[in-house]
Amino acid sequence: MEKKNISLIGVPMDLGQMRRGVDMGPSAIRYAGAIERLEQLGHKVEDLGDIRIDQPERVHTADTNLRNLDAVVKGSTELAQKVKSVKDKGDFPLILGGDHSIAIGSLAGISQRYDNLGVIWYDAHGDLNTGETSPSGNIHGMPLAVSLGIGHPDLVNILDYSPKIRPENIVIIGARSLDEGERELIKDKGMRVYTMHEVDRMGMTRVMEDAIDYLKEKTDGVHLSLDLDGLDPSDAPGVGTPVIGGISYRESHLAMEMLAESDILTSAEFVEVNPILDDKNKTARVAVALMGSLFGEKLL
Ligand code: 6HN
Ligand code: MN
Ligand code: MN
Ligand code: MN
Repeated sequence: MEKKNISLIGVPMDLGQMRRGVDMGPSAIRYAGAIERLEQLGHKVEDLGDIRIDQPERVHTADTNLRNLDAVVKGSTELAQKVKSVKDKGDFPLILGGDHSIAIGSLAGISQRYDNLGVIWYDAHGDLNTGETSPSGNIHGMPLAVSLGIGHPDLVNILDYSPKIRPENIVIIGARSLDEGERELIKDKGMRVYTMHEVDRMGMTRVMEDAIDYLKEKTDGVHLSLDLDGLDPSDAPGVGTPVIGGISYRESHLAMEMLAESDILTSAEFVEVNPILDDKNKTARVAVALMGSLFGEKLL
């Protein structure tokens, strides 16, 4: 893989859900050695520090059931601008979460540079809810819908354009918990989803070959949005919404290696690492190990 100029952006966002601690994700991932790992592989890494995130709102905006809407919009906008400036320089944005609502800002900033951005959504969940379909009101369950232009106008219109991505350019991997409205949206829009059934049945090798071939042909750039809860909780316990029966560490490792070989990625984010719920920073260390594979690490 060619050596990259990687710009690291931390997003200590915990307003897209209700569990404390996920705002410490970026620190935990840095502490687990992310920068050193990438530099050892010969990449140039610039740490741009953290985006400023407001305190939780005590009162929700009156016209919506979306928790902390205004503060999420503000943080997402700031992130989108920062990501866009990294892209304008031609560098590779590597974004550390924070809860998955940050993908709203990441995709807003990245997608402006592409006519046809592809997205790999590695997650136990679809994150395709809207205010109407959400069982929780938590915005971290909505970023993929928002990026499709579906959801609250304040979220959908960040950086004043919408939609950010097309449904046929999305590949979801690892899904095993979908809400009713999310299932309908997937069927309606014809999104490509490799649920755990397909991962079991086809094996990760075929899933990734398929996904990479598909995106390579259709898109002019690919963003990886990796929610650590895509992995099984036995391998990644430090997440706010764990779901048993997930992708193993080994399978994830392989998936990252195959992405590295294909060299199709143009940006990436690692989200939902919550050190308070973790076991001795294991989940952050898993995230860093996966980053190593994603950026070209090999044993021999
Ligand atoms: N995540 N589907 C559930 C909800 O509340 O909308 C869970 C979402 C989890 C979101 O893990 O990024
Ligand atoms: Mn906080
Ligand atoms: Mn997610
Ligand atoms: Mn998830």
